[in-house]
Amino acid sequence: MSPINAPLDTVCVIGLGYIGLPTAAVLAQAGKTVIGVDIKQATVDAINAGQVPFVEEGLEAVLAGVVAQGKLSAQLETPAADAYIVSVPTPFKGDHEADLSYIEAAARGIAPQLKGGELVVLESTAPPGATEHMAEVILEARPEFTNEPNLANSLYFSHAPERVLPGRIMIEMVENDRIIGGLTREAAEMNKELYASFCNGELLLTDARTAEMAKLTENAFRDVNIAFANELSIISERQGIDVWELIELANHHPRVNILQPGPGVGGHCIAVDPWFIVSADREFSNLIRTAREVNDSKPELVLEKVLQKAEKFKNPVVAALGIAFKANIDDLRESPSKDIAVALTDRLPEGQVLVVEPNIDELPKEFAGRTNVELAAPEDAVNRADIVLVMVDHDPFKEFDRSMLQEKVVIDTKGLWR
Ligand code: SAJ
Repeated sequence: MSPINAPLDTVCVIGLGYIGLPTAAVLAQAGKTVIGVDIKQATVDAINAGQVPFVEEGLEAVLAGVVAQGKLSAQLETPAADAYIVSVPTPFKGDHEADLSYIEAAARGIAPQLKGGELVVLESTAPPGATEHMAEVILEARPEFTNEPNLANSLYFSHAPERVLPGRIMIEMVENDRIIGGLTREAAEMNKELYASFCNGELLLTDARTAEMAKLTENAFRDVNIAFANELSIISERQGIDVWELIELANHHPRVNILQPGPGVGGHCIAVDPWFIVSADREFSNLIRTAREVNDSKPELVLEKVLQKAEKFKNPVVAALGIAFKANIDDLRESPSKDIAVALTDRLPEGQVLVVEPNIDELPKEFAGRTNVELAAPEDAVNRADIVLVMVDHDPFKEFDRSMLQEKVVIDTKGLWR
């Protein structure tokens, strides 16, 4: 039997975060025996108790079911398996370069378990060449194996970048089309067979470098388009033009579809991934780099505008509406609106910042030790505020009684109340 026809019954998912855990859960739901691996004991314990250590709609029900059936378990050590899925972080190091050390550590954990014929899939977003690098780490540790297909000592390496939207992960994990890039065609085919067990979308095969670049391209495309909207918002303000009306009008053109400006771009993907393209080719990635710079400049401009408006108040009170990185989620990591609220507490020592964030119960650690900030209810905050700063378009804010805004200075970075 050729390895490509070998059943991939046991799957090990390394890294049980926002992507790895839902992937492990849907694979287990599809009938695979899944062993999840994570370096955090608390994560392992939570999963073995059927609990999700973060908020994601629909995940806990599936997880509890597959754990109870014995189809999914979690542990600290990498076990032997037919297939491995590496889903670990790729943070920055140096000048916006990708730090591949978590991928390397996962590869070193897999290497001793290999017997030949296994598939190793990289899911983590990474720059071109990362899948090759992961394979090199494994083949260096186990030189008796080869990347050449169809031999007794073959290993199969592939890249299947995730493209699910936080908040819709359980739907998009199953429905989205997937790009699958193998170091060999056989590896891509094997990866396709595994993912076909849970994914109803199209499974599009290519080589690993193209798959790596495709993932970065999708997020860079969105970043460049958001930068266009943000740049328009900066120019429009200087020209005395309402940018929201401008975009709405321009979008009536059948071939124009401008995105929405805001206080900056947050999250762990769109504000990060385009830099991996820039670091791969610094000479020719001018548009992509400039888009990143435009989006990164937005929080400071918002901050300056608030400070300028605050000058006329002795003890300015600012209601900061929303500190999540986007609407209707509780995720505060890499959030420009949170950074703006923290900076306001520093820059307005005589003032007060009333944070309104309906999706959290306590302020995050960045506000620790600051006495001029509190988490407040929307009406209370707006009542007490001199300046009302809208930074996230959470649904509850849309219903707000606008008669309360008379006499207030309103800075609406999301065009929520126009
Ligand atoms: N944003 C704007 N204006 C817009 C749209 C978004 O300012 O018109 C801001 C948001 O407020 C937020 C940031 O951009 O701060 C990113 O939000 P998002 O909803 O565009 O994307 P993410 O980061 O939640 O998820 C993205 C998705 N990628 C694309 O849409 C191309 C998702 O499909 C990816 O799987 C995810 O990145 C990822 O993990 O890479």
